[in-house]
Amino acid sequence: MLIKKNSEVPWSEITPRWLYLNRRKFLTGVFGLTAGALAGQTLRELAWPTQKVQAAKLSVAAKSPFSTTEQVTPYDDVTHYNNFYEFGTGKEDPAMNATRFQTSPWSVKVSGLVDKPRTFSVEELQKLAPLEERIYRHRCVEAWSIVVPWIGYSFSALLKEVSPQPKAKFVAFESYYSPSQMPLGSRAGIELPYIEGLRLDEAMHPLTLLCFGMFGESLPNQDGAPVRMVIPWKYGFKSIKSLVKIKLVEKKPDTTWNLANPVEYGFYSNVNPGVDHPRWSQAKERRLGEFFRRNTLMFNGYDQVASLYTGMDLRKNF
Ligand SMILES: Nc1nc2c(c(=O)[nH]1)N[C@H]1C(S)=C(S)[C@@H](COP(=O)(O)O)O[C@H]1N2
Ligand SMILES: [Mo]
Repeated sequence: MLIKKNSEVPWSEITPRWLYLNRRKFLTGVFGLTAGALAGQTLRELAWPTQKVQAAKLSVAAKSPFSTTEQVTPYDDVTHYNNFYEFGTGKEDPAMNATRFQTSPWSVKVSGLVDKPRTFSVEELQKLAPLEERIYRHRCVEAWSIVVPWIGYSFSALLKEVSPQPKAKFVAFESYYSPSQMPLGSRAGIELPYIEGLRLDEAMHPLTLLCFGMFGESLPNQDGAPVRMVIPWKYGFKSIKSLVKIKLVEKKPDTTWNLANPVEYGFYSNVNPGVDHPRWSQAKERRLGEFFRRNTLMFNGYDQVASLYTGMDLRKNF
């Protein structure tokens, strides 16, 4: 995400992926040759000392028919090229700065226009429905993309548990925020806590995932531990991390990036190659680790959501 108005291109283009990857290979090589043997650590651990902190195995009941068969992006890329502004605005910042993030105990409060408001511990939440592995394409508004084997279940299972009232039309989400745990948050350039929202029918769509893990394990801190949303047909910033509050409401809720820059970031933010960002094209994307850019697909290829938007002008409702 970008805030500076004078910048003309997204971050992914400022630092091309191949440069970024080469720099990492270089780091791995240098550290590996010099200090590697000393500590008896692997090359990887030296280059990326933060990886695989606190990961716990998550057993998955089923593979999902929603999964893409496209090649999964390497774990190291998914966990070291992140947007999580609470832990810094650089792509490598969250992996470095979220290592000591306290994610236990953790609870999620569900309130608002529901018959059965409730605060769930994350352990309770995890048991509400069988966990599935869902391999989704994930497309950032900055025109890079990844393919991730998420673990979770359809968010609709949680909604059913709390019984939304007929007046409920939207779902508002809020991330955890603690200035002491997230000192860089004050310099993020966005208002925190991070907030997001969906229309109720979007939230009810089976593709909308309440997510607890990836790559067979609990979520790494930098990817939104211990629980986040994943909405695969929308730009990545809709997929709010480290969720603590869910509220069913009647009116369209405020959302962080729309508040920060309403001209550039709308409420819907459906992936749409035909509607450019004011400062760059959305027609193509760079899949992390790939050299050539690929075409971006309408709804990120999730055509099954198209009926949610019939009759809507997606240029106005960007
Ligand atoms: N709380 C919070 N959630 C967030 C963000 C953030 O800065 N804070 N960044 C968003 C953006 S812009 C993207 S692209 C995705 C990135 O998810 P990933 O790092 O797991 O790939 O998280 C989204 N969720
Ligand atoms: Mo993003």
